[in-house]
Amino acid sequence: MKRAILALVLVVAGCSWGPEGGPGGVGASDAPVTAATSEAPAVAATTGPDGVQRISVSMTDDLKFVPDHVTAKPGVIEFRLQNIGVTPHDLTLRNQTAGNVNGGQTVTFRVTVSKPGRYPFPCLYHAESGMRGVLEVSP
Ligand SMILES: [Cu+2]
Repeated sequence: MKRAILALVLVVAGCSWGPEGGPGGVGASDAPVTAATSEAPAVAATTGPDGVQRISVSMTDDLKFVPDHVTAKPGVIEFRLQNIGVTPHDLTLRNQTAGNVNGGQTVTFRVTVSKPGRYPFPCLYHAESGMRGVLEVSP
């Protein structure tokens, strides 16, 4: 049954990012990173009573983030990273890393983004294999 989810995402990488995770700083908002995301619809982060926007993202053994396209507003965004396989993963966004996430492990990772734009979040271990997502921040 799990296979149905895995079949959703088939990334055809049109561009390649460096080992540092590609653009993430000033002026990155116009970067053509659309090709890196799947056809799956974007999932919006949910704002809690504390103002923190939260989103759950699974990391899979077929080297995907699910979802791999997340939307949020400027502010604090907390990823709940759940590694549902056995392969260790990572998530790096704007030079911040969630660190190693082992199989079966769940970690939370907070970033603060004040500027609207598209922020790629690759897994540094598997970016070359297409394990990349995009956080889209809009006002
Ligand atoms: Cu990975």
